[in-house]
Amino acid sequence: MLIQNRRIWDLPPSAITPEHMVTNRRALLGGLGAIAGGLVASPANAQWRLFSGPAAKMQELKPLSGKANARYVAGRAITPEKDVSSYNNYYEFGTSKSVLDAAQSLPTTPWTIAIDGMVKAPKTIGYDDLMKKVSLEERAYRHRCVETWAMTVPWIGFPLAELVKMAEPLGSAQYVVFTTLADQKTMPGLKMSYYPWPYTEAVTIQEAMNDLSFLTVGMYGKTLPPQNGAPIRLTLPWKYGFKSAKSIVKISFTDKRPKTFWQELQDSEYGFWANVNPAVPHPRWSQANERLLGNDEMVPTQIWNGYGEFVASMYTDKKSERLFV
Ligand SMILES: Nc1nc2c(c(=O)[nH]1)N[C@H]1C(S)=C(S)[C@@H](COP(=O)(O)O)O[C@H]1N2
Ligand SMILES: [Mo]
Repeated sequence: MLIQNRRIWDLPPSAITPEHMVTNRRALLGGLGAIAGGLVASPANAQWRLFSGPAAKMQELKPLSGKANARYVAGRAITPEKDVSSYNNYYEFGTSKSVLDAAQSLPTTPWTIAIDGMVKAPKTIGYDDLMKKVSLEERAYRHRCVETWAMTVPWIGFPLAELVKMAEPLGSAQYVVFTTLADQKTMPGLKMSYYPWPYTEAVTIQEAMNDLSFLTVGMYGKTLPPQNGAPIRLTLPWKYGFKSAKSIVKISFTDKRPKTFWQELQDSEYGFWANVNPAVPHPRWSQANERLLGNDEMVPTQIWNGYGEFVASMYTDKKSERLFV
């Protein structure tokens, strides 16, 4: 098993990031547990297969455009598309950054999003119907992963607030919970059974209604590639990247703060609020600087990832909360 794990350590140093290391330590523990229990397919095996399989046929992306939104200025060069689409976190397809091939099996059509919980009436919205109801925008946002890498992406999508309005939540609802696809047939990462699948994330209703909260369906003038969370994902640029859930299949409304995927794994390291803050280190590394995908340049991390003017006022009455990871 150690030899199989070494396949992961063989990745270039740039691909081995702290979040990856903690989960590999877990993979190791999980693998040992599996062997002790007499199971043959350890999580380490599952990961090894991802690296040794034949090159996958790439899913075809369709041209997509949106009206450029000049309100949000990226203030940095757009990251080359090839870096954004080949260096990913999508644990359902494995814990390495190289899930590009594996993710091509993601079944994206037909796609529906279930709306449930504290709403006027539960319903299901089809992706194609949804696209007829919204007007798409293009927004160049900075993205900051909790592992310290960062990128700037021309996303195409629409404000999350539009979907919240369609869902007609009850006045008593306080949180919006996003559940993402967990498809045993196509997602080898789900075999890592110590992860609390499905991947879920959540924000407050107030955060969901903030204009910066974006539901993304495309990037670089095309529909979203599977590895980036096709066909629809969240983009919350002032929070660490793990809040931006990919391939959303359900949106639920509740009055109880849910425990999300990363909180269940390690609440002390990946808290509910997860707002980007250079002054609050992750328990195991500094958040003061970030590495830009594409050229590996190191730049200082900005509070709220530079989006404070749009979001900081939402938190003035929440000082007692652990607002930053
Ligand atoms: N379903 C799901 N969503 C997810 C993740 C994941 O593993 N599964 N990883 C998160 C993390 S940690 C980051 S940084 C971003 C990465 O998005 P990207 O691959 O498009 O850069 O997706 C987030 N959304
Ligand atoms: Mo991340």
